[in-house]
Amino acid sequence: MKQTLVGRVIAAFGRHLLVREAGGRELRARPFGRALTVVCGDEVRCRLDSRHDEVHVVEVLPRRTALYRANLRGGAEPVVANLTRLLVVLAPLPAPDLFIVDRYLAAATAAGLAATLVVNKSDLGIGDALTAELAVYRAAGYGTLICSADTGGGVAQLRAVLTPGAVAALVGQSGVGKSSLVRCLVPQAQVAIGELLRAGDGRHTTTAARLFDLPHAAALIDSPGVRDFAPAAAALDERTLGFVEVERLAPGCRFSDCRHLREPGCAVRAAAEGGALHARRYESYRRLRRLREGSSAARRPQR
Ligand SMILES: Nc1nc2c(ncn2[C@@H]2O[C@H](COP(=O)(O)OP(=O)(O)O)[C@@H](O)[C@H]2O)c(=O)[nH]1
Ligand SMILES: [Mg+2]
Ligand SMILES: [Zn+2]
Repeated sequence: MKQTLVGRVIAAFGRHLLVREAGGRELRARPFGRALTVVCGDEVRCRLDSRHDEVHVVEVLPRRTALYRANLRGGAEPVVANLTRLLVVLAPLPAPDLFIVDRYLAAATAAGLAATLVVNKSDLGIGDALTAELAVYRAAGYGTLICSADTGGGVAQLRAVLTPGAVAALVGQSGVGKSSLVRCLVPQAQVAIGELLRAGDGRHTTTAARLFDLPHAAALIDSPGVRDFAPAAAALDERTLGFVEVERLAPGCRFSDCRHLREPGCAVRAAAEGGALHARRYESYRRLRRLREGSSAARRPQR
């Protein structure tokens, strides 16, 4: 006798999943078949095999949104699903890699997600250089906020971003304090982590992506820290690569297929040279374009 149920993936560690069904029951599950990719935040249909006492995810319901990264073959791989906002976390320590921040912001544009920059560890001092960079992001139109998981300073502003129904994913380099911010915002998070670990099969599960409930149907997703992140090339708009400043400037370029590198009459390059587009953001754009063109060249079949 086989029974099916629909639930939400609240933790994903490779193919180890924790699915919460509508009634609140949490079940360990695995995707059924190699071809099925299931990530944290997915809504899934599961089959309960009472004879084998296993739960199989047999279907991923259509994703409203998803954050995609490039995998090693240059393809697109979902990271988290059904989110509404990306919280890109950085800190004075470890030293911020703003190219990673820029690539997350490009991926947010590609996925149609709102994005906020969250500077954690304000207790260590933010410094003039990072403060100036934040002003650049604000001028581009991004919300920025400064907080400390250690002192709790600024955490109320972060909570204010998590409006009813919002599903926000914390992303960013390892060690910036994503999990610490979850513990600040979700007091019961500790319990959930303990339960997941107990449910595990002895493997280290702290690298799992996990979803935590907030009041008013909002949720917070903690994702494993990364050393690197590249948005999936196929997901990015060919003309702008998800850079919001380029989106605004590109209509002024002479050619509609301008890549904003050396093309004559390029409004984007002109803005970078004139200072209206921040030089470091333009350099990020150029690096991402080089990466993208490198990876699509690598994907082309050899003859
Ligand atoms: N000084 C300071 N340290 C913090 C703060 N938030 C987190 N940390 C420390 O930074 C380290 C990494 O935190 P963690 O939450 O695991 O980072 P994650 O890898 O982004 O999840 C830990 O040693 C935390 O105690 C903060 O606001 N101030
Ligand atoms: Mg963490
Ligand atoms: Zn151009």
